[in-house]
Amino acid sequence: MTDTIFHKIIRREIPADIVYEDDHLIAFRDIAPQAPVHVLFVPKTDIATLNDVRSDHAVIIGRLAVAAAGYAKAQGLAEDGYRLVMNCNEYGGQTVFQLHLHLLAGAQLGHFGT
Ligand code: IU
Repeated sequence: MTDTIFHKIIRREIPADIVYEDDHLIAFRDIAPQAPVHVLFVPKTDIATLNDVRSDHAVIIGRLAVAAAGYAKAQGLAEDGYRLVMNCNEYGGQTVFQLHLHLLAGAQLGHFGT
């Protein structure tokens, strides 16, 4: 079983600025924001990285996207647009090994990939 800082946030063992929660996932503001709006959407099911995603996790991954898009809409971010990102392992820049979806918004984001 993985036990990361995000699991501790889910269990309320450490504080976070939680903006959304339901039975399946939690969303909170990133502690080191890379954009004016930077929220992390984290499933409550243990999944360390995208490498661990199985076909029966499809609904879980879908819920992250639905929640992030819904949050963006509710916050008035949808029309200007935003970015959703999942990092995987070292080359992807993953530092916390519980799957999470970054929502970045509130400014023109640069192109990336190098
Ligand atoms: P990454 O994709 O694994 O690199 O994203 C992890 C994110 O978690 C990163 O943006 C951190 O700033 C963020 N974070 C956080 O919000 N709260 C924490 O206590 C820790 C990391 I540690």
